[in-house]
Amino acid sequence: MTARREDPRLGLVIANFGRTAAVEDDAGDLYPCVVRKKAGTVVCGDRVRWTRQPGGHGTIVEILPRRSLLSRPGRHGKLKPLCANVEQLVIVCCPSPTGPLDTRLLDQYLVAAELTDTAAVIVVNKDDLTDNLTKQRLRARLKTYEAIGYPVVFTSARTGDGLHRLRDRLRKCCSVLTGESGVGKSSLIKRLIPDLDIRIGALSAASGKGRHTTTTTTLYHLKDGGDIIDSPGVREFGPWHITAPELEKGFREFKALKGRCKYRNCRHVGEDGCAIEAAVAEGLIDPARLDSYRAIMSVLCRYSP
Ligand SMILES: Nc1nc2c(ncn2[C@@H]2O[C@H](COP(=O)(O)OP(=O)(O)O)[C@@H](O)[C@H]2O)c(=O)[nH]1
Ligand SMILES: [Mg+2]
Ligand SMILES: [Zn+2]
Repeated sequence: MTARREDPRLGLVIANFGRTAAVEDDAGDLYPCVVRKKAGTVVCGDRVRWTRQPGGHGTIVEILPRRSLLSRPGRHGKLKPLCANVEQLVIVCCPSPTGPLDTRLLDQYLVAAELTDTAAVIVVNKDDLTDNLTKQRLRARLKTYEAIGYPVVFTSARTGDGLHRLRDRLRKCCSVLTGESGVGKSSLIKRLIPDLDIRIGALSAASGKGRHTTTTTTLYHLKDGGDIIDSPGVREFGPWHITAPELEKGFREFKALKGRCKYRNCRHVGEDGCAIEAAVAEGLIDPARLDSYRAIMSVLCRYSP
């Protein structure tokens, strides 16, 4: 049988369900597709070539080169790919009632973003719950991040406050939301995609399984432009498969001091003549950022002496 002239065509993987994937064509229609074994492992966000079979389903024959691939640690220390071609990591956090913001976790996500060449935006959600004094403290705490070029957006998924600023940040590219459980990621997604239920219904038909669940990594188009990938696994996205020398690349404000330490192989963990430590003493680098760096370093060293 000869292939139709328009085959193979280009498509975007909206969700994948193991052996099958929902592929969107240029017209925005969804097709359940099986993945040809030779094509490799397909993930949400992949751009693919696929051929349409009689009956409305298709076969993915090739994955186009990826701009980026986000993974999380899987079983036996192997990385599990989560989503492809993400350009921006939206790190959602919220002030805890018991203490200040957990910037350690924030820094961890930022390192992971830097090392995968992904831009990052910090979203502080549940702004409706914070009193004025807490707001002031939070804003002061986050100045560090704005100063090194990470945008900070305050939102409330409950009242809708700040959502237009978030939409502005999402407009231009493909983003993925990450952050601890309970910070409000799902609530923000519901706000951003008002017809979420309808979209999930359409995906169920294209999954070939009759049901689509929120545990499947899924890409959504936003009304005002841009795409958002909702992926529960992204929570575990972190800098766990890097080497100690790579870690400092994850702290962008350390870059200017490269080569300034007394020892060429300085790891900035208390060595003599450390330029990073000197910069902290001079107030040029936030001490909490160096603390985060050291905390991640100690975890990495446990894995790779
Ligand atoms: N007050 C307030 N509660 C929120 C806000 N966003 C989410 N929540 C609540 O926080 C809880 C966790 O939200 P969810 O979206 O499931 O968080 P996720 O685990 O990050 O997806 C739910 O009870 C939400 O109703 C917010 O902006 N303000
Ligand atoms: Mg959720
Ligand atoms: Zn040093």
